[in-house]
Amino acid sequence: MQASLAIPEEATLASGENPIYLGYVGIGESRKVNWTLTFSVGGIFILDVNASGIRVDTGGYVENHGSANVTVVDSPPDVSIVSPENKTYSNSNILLIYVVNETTHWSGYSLDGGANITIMGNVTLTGLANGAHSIAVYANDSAGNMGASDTVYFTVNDATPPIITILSPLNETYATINVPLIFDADEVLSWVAYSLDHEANVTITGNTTLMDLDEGLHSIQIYGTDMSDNTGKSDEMLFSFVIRHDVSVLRAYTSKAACQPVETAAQGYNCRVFATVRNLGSFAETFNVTVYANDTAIGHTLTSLVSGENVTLEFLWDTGVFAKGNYTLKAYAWPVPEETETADNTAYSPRQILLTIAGDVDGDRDVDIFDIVRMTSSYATSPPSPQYDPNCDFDGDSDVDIFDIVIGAQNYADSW
Ligand SMILES: [Ca+2]
Ligand SMILES: [Ca+2]
Ligand SMILES: [Ca+2]
Ligand SMILES: [Ca+2]
Repeated sequence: MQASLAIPEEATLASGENPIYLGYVGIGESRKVNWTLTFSVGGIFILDVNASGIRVDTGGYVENHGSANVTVVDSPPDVSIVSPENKTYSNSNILLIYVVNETTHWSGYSLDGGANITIMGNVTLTGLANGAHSIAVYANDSAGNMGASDTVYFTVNDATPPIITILSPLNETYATINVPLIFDADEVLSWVAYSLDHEANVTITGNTTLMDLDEGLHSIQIYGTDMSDNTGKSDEMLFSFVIRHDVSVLRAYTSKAACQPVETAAQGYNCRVFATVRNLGSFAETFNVTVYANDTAIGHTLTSLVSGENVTLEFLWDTGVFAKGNYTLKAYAWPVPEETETADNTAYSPRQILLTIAGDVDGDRDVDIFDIVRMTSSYATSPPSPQYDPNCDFDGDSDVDIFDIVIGAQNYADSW
């Protein structure tokens, strides 16, 4: 006798033996056959079993079948919390680590019975007050079934001072009349202060600026108290302040900066180029900035900045007289009188840009169907739309519109 099973689309046979050959079955004898079915969704399924074989006495073919409805329940996710554990923690920052037995559509936690806070995975719980706490994690599967972990009870008795890190100033020489004081702490602080050159603490509410510094070497240290009255301090940072003239270029880039696989510009049209410049010196300065494509100047402007100020300048590169090929953009801030630090007056674009025929979006030197597909999916977009593809903005006016499509499509099937 042989038997076969009709398998629903959403189910898979785990035993892998389908059909199963039973061999000789005597008259009046019954046999039980087991399959293991795994369902990926819930619902009501019809299972149909066919048996067929040859009668030994007559040699005739016989066949029979039976069916049954099976209701499959899609159970909610099984959620369990690994951390925190049921114990006392000496730090107010506690890792929430949990595991779920299936793919989840949503997960969140409830701390001390409060409203659910959505999370994408394990997180650090910060700023927990001293005392008793409870936490539970919830997760939904794609069918909307919500599973809940057991509630974990734990206690915080924070005896750990905060870890404070100074991010600015660094161990460097500064010339700007205002030096940013920027710090980071690993937990919520109830009080913060800084001590400049070992003088009395100055209470602050957050990041601030240091002003009216004397020329020479300085030290800075930050003190902070957490919500449980533990006070910590940063390492002492040494830095110098000098009075001087100093301008710089921080960055040079094009409007295509994020494009893959390469930045492309359409020959014969404008491409937007940017330069971020900064006055690192102690005086207000007015200075010239020139942008080059390889070694050819493509734009020039005069800008004025006070001490510590920066600005991003925009240039239009008219590519009409440039040959097709790769270009590196360079921005140069012409030194101001008495400026000695000139190494930082030049910045280069991080990638080259390919000047190619209009319509070659992907920079493989042709206009083919792949370029047209990219134009189509970016059509009628402008920043900040994620569909806006700057490589498709052939005329460089910050949109992909019908003019761009016409410019690109007229070169269809061209290459170089
Ligand atoms: Ca602490
Ligand atoms: Ca400089
Ligand atoms: Ca192409
Ligand atoms: Ca455009």
